[in-house]
Amino acid sequence: MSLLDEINETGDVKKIPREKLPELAKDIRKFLLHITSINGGHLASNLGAVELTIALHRALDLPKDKIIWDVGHQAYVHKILTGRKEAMEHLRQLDCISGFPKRRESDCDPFGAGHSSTSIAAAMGFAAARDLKGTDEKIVAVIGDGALTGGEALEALNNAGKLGSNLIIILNDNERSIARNVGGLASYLDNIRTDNNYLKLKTDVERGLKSIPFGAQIIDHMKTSKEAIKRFFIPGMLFEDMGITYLGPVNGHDLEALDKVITAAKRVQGAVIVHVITKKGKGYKKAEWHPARFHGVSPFYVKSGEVRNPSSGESWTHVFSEKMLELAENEPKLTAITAAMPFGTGLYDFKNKYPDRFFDVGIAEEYAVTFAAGLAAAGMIPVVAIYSTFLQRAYDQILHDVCLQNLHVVFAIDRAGLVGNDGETHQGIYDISYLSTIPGLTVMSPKNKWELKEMLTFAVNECDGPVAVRYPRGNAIEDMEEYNKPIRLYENEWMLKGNKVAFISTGCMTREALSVCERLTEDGYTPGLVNIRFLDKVDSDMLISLAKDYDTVVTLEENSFTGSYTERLMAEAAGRGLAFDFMPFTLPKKYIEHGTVGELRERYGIDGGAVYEKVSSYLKEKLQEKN
Ligand SMILES: Cc1ncc(C[n+]2csc(CCOP(=O)(O)OP(=O)(O)O)c2C)c(N)n1
Repeated sequence: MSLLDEINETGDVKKIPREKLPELAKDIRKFLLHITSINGGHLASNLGAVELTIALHRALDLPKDKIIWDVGHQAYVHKILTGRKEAMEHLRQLDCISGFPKRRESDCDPFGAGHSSTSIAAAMGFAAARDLKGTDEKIVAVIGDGALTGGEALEALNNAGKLGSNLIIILNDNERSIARNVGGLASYLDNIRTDNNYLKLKTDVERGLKSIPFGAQIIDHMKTSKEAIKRFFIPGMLFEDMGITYLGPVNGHDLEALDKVITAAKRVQGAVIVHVITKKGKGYKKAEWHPARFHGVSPFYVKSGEVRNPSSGESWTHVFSEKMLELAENEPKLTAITAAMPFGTGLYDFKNKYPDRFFDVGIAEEYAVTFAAGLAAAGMIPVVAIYSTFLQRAYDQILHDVCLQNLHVVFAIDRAGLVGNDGETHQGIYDISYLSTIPGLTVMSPKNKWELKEMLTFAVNECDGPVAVRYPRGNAIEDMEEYNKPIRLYENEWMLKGNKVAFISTGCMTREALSVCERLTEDGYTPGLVNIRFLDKVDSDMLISLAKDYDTVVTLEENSFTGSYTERLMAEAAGRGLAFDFMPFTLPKKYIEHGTVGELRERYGIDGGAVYEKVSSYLKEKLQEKN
């Protein structure tokens, strides 16, 4: 019998006797290991937030009170405590519970997330609305020290002091983003956290003063008078100076301390920040020792920590990683920038080999891009490696700071296309749309590993303006080598010449397209196939060739239809009066849910099998009509 059996509905955690809470925390950790080891997901952050979540749930009245999780990857315990324990067995699976907070999933999830640094701003919106409505719910934002490095969080803090509204900000400080946290704010928190001497001295002075007549009054006076002395007594003066009360630091695994500090925070008028110190991966030694490795996990064996189905192939990220080392060796101006993802983007080896040319800027995509623009304007060649979904943040910086000034910045866009189980907040299915609108930006996508390397070389060595290379998650495609031809600006690759039906594909969809073409060839057709290497311009020569020999054009693209290459191709053809029968296979203009990439391709009909079925029956019908 586990204590977790008693947790079935929101509020059940309040019924557990206080002395049994450590045991409940233990059971929850065991359950977290169980569900993530089966389904994959975010493990280390959740293990670190167990006591904090229990304490919040006991101190608050949900769903009336609101907890707004930043990023939302650490909200598993919150889900377990709000009636979703059973559902967590199928975490992140198609049509099952999401790995992030979702408004549609529970009335205890007041605000969805997936991208970082939004919680304080959203919570302030809730607080302002509450005040306007005259209600009295508590509003709590929970933000990590990593997410606090994001500009949006800092913009929100800048407004929090002046809002004059009651708002609790829990700063869950585990010293880490995914990798170790970076920057001045991280050092500031580090000082508060680690300055034992300071804390001891402060305690000693207070104790000493209390033991003398009028000592307590002296302490009070000191705390409210001279700024310098006040600073001595109150860590977190940075926040205090911004008009936000600071409480802490407290041990985030000590339920009693948490209870006390949250009770105190509830009484504070205005905005209050509660600085909670936690250990990422707490309770599972492997995750404590390797918090980055266990930040986001694929299904794994709890005992060994090993991945259940290790992939045998080389990932696109690894291909990029190796190529960067090679390019850097020959190009001293090459620099690399990541926004808090040195491992995920594959820049870790670059960091080790070229520490002076490597910049981890924290969760600060906008800054990363403008910083790159500055580097480029000053003669360096920056490569900004950011996932497709997170680069959405920096649209204006790409347009205004980089492209408008025609600066040679290379964007290495990982996780382009469907990403799978992280779901709608993380799909990289909009970048062709948002990048293609920007004048002067060259956008490329490789069909295979060889092409990714060539495109990176081309982007770094041959281009002199802004250029993006987008590539997907997962294993790099190794085959189709026989089709490789050198990269030339705005030349797309005719892989097959034929007649009647032509396939136009981009990036990793080229392999799907080729497999469909092979099946159609077996059926007696002679399909053409063009691999679109350059996505930002519709290729006029290609259109002329298509018009000469083909009447049906099938496009395959793992991007939302709106703004896709397909859409622009169709418009361009219509504009020229070319009447092709178009068969577009793209994703709908819709937020695409979580599931494996294979499941999602199948659901939206863009996998090779579905494309073949549709195209072959269309061609058969067309033939019959003619006869
Ligand atoms: C805009 C954006 N960039 C990058 C990420 C990827 N990401 C997810 S969690 C995370 C680290 C967050 O660190 P922290 O807030 O300290 O939470 P912890 O995991 O340490 O609890 C990062 C970089 C993201 N979700 N959103």
